[in-house]
Amino acid sequence: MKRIVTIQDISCVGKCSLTVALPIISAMGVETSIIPTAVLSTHTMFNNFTCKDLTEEINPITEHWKKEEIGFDAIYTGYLGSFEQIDIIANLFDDFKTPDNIILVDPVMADNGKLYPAFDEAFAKKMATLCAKADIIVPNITEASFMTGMEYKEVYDEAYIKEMLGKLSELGAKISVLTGVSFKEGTTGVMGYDKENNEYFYYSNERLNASYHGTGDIFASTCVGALMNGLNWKDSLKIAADYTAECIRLTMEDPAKPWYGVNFEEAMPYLMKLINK
Ligand code: PXL
Repeated sequence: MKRIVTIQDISCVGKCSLTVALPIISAMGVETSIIPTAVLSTHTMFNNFTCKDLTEEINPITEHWKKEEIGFDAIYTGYLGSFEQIDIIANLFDDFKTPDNIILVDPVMADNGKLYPAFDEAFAKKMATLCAKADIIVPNITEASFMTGMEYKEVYDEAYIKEMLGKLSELGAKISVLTGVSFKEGTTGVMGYDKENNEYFYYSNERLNASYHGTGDIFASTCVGALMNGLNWKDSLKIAADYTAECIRLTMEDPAKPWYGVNFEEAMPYLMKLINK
């Protein structure tokens, strides 16, 4: 069985970060180890959330793992809390990278043209240095605009997205993916660029008229799970996009839906079909 480690916060309530990565990647038949970077009462879209930083635990955890000779088939990072955490995780990449494993960085920090409350532009530039060490990065257009310095646009064409993918790939990752890309009204999707093979891939679904928190984490987690199931990057993006869309569809149908996340649990049987489990 493949084993990955995912490094992000625990938002105790909020259907994001580790509380979605763990169930999704595990359900895809992949052992899911974690490093919790902080414990929050909820994600940061709630008011008055509590937060306990766990940065000082990261090195002792990885030192123990090194002694135990524990390795990983993938390393996946999501929401991170500080410059110091990024430095520590960059070193962790150096220690745990092998010729065969995959590093996926989801530079979670912004959406809809704005940074999340905890972050500023300097943090986005710092996150770009972590993206430089990844094999695959999966920012949304807002995150990519902060990391590349390109203007954020809500109305754009394919040339803008391709230029952004070009600038992202200059950061260093082999495969750069932009999420939330739409070229036609009523659709939304993802576009990826494999710089070694100079190859683009676009995949879209019907755009559902709702926007929910946590969908980026669901997308990234599903990508990691699909890659660990032996799918290539393009099929992995497709499965992740389809599952995320189904999560949103089921959530829209649910009159009792929570405001803070999606019904990803209900869409799990669909995900199992997608990966033939
Ligand atoms: O879903 C991304 C995410 C993860 N973790 C925390 C967040 C957010 C988004 O707001 O606040 C703590």
